[in-house]
Amino acid sequence: MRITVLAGGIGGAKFLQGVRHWATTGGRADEVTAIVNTGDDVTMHGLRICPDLDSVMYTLAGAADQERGWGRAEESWRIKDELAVYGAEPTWFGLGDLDIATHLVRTQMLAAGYPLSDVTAALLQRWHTGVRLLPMTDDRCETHVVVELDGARKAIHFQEWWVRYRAKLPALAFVQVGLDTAVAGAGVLESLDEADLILIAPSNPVVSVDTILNVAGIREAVQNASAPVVGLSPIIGTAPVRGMADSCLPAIGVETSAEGVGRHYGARSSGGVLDAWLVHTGDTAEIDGVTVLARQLLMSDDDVTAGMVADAVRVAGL
Ligand code: FO1
Repeated sequence: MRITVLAGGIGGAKFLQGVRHWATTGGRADEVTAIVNTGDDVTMHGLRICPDLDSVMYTLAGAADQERGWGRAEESWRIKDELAVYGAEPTWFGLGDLDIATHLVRTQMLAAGYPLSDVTAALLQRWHTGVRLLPMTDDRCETHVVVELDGARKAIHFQEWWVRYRAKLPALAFVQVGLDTAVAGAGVLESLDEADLILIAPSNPVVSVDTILNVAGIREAVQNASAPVVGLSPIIGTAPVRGMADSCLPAIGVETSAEGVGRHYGARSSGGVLDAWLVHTGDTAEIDGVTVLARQLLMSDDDVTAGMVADAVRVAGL
């Protein structure tokens, strides 16, 4: 079975661990492909940084810092501290020494003309993840957040909003700079066309899932796919399990609930992307044209997450 997953960073990485676990312990998946959000990507200190691709890569390779969810385990911060002594901004973004090696390799390959999809494949020669990782696009398409700052309305980079301001500045809107010219990354549309099952990970609906779907051709490929499409709610009760989805959803007028997000994604039969929607035990969702299943959605370990995948497969009729 070929499973294609639309995923963001930290939540997406944990979910992909469960998909891989299900696939390798008696599932029928012989191939798992993740289409990963690159809207968080940023250039800092001359280095190209791809937070969600790196979170997924490090997590699946067992090299991620478990506490932070991003960056490497056993990390050191000597270069970051040295940059701060130089007063080299931004000092608010934490670049670890081991992580910088990844950004140096990536930046060099991009400068040599390789597309991000080739760069990602090259990095995976070292980090064996058991899952194919595809950037949603090979083009720059960075999420910016419109906020009120110093009495004026301005768009700041998502990383500045999230890391420097801890998402405490109300997000008035989200803008994907470069979306008008970005095209789906190498292999992305094919992975949707050829999938036997498409899963939408419990990632941030605004700055991860919508960001991926907005890239030219991707939403249409999901809508027209022969595979069933099953999403898993990133909201339990009225809050995200992790991250800042509750700081993002009001900006697009969506209620912070499993039903709100499910309705936002919409039924494939009426122009949306879902055939089925998994919500956490105790939550409910009425979404025309979408089969809703309530089950435990807290990804406490790979077995539990694999159980979520098994139910998604079942509700997809596979
Ligand atoms: N998140 C933080 O909260 N603080 C940081 O200093 C930080 C640095 C960082 C460096 C590389 C990287 O790949 C991710 C990093 N993140 C940091 C996480 C990142 O902002 C988020 O993981 C995603 O962009 C949103 O999920």
